Amino acid sequence: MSRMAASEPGEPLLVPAPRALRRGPGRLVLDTATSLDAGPGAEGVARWLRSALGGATGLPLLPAAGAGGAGVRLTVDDEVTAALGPEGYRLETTPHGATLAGGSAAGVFRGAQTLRQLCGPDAFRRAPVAAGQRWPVPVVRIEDAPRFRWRGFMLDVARHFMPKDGVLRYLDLIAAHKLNVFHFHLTDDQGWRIEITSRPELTRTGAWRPRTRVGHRASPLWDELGHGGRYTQDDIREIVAYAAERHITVVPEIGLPGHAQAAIASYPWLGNTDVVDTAALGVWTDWGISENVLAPTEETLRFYEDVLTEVLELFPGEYVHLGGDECVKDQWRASKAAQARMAELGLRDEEELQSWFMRHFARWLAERGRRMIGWDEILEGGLPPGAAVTSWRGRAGGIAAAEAGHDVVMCPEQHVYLDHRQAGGDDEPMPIGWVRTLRDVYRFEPVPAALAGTPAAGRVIGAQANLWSETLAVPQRADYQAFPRLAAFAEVAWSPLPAPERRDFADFENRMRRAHYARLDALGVDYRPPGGPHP
Ligand code: TNX
Repeated sequence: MSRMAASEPGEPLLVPAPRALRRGPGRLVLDTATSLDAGPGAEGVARWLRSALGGATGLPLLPAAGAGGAGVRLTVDDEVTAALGPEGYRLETTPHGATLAGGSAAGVFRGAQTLRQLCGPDAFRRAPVAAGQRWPVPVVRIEDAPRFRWRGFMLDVARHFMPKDGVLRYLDLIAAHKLNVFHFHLTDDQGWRIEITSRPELTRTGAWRPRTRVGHRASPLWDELGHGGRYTQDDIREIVAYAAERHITVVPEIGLPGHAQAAIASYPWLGNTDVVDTAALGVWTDWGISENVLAPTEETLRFYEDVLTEVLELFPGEYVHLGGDECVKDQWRASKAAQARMAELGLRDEEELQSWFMRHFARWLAERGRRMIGWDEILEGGLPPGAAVTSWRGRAGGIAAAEAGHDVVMCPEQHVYLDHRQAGGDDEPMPIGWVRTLRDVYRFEPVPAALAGTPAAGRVIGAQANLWSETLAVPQRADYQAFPRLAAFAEVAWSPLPAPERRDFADFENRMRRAHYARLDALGVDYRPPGGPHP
């Protein structure tokens, strides 16, 4: 993790590893005379690069006019699109300059992240730390493209709120790892985080929970002042725009019909009022799965249509995540009103009722040109047509959905649940769940052998790592859980790795130790140090 000498370019120890890399003799030196130019379509990436690299290096990186030094040139190139797809890129550095051609602006952006890694760890700072104005870069020829088109990171801001600046920072961190989907878990039993102007109680009431003792298995936490927070619609617009500049799509999650206690606490008539006193509920202060579930009324449907109408205005992406997981059905069984409603709708059991909710909103979204995605429980009672699945209880749900012709994002808790502890031992500060080591994440294979070679394999559109926040009461906890494992996940989702048993974990660790931890240091990431919490 030592600082690179100012005059020697580092080895190109890239994370995630590129598809192909050739090292050449010599080096390129970026200095005050270095120009930066962009062809049509690449101007936005040039702005980003000028600000990211300019901040770290203090170099002006202006367009070429009159500049005599080496030049960096960014272009969007149809030939690259044809050969490597929209997110692919070719990056060539010579002693005279760098050319970066992407299959689209997104490809140029992914390549710009590679160029930044080639500049050494201090290129990840926000202001220069050294007086040196010369930034050596190795001479390389790189051809690169992602393995999957959905490379996701899910952040749960419902259990513990993450203030807006922290979210923007996470967008930078995932962009640095070439991820392109930010799954924003905005609602749950313990909090509703997105302002909905037509339903103001959702954040007036639903965004706050009282001071209470909350516990999770062996790890009791005390929220001393109560807990809460919400994003205004302008905050959301800012987050979505910031993500778009980084070629990241934000997928909002509005969970239903379970995991909805914060909504029911805000508007008690959303709940099963004949079996629970929903007016006395409050936002949930415990972890686990609340029994409180939405009542299957027309009013509930209209309410969520109103919510989703505002959500669609804020999030332009194709997918909207509607949860669907861990829906406890006891209240529906006990409620006369729910049973009468089931009879009226001709539904045989509560699973069909859950599916009725999901189908309604899948159709509603489809009519508006969007697609529903949900957790693999939406398979129960029948998958809505066109719906995509995030498969979290292992890969079985994902396999079944892919075989039925649905798009699937694999995020099995056995490999990529970043809230789970990353080692055994008493001093690991996050005792939730099971041990998922860095190596476990590196050995995650999104396409199960059962699908390999079948057309259904193509239905696995990608992979995602999920960071649930029951134990993440302070932002440093999020960093500790997410890193370094998110770097291993990024390589799984981006790089063309062989089958898990043939993956070269030692090579990955080598790149981490010799380069990537230093980049994370420069970014101010409070990762779990190699070797444990007390290195
Ligand atoms: C399961 S994954 C959940 C979350 C919890 C998580 C804790 C999923 C769809 N549901 O509600 O936060 O486990 O690891």
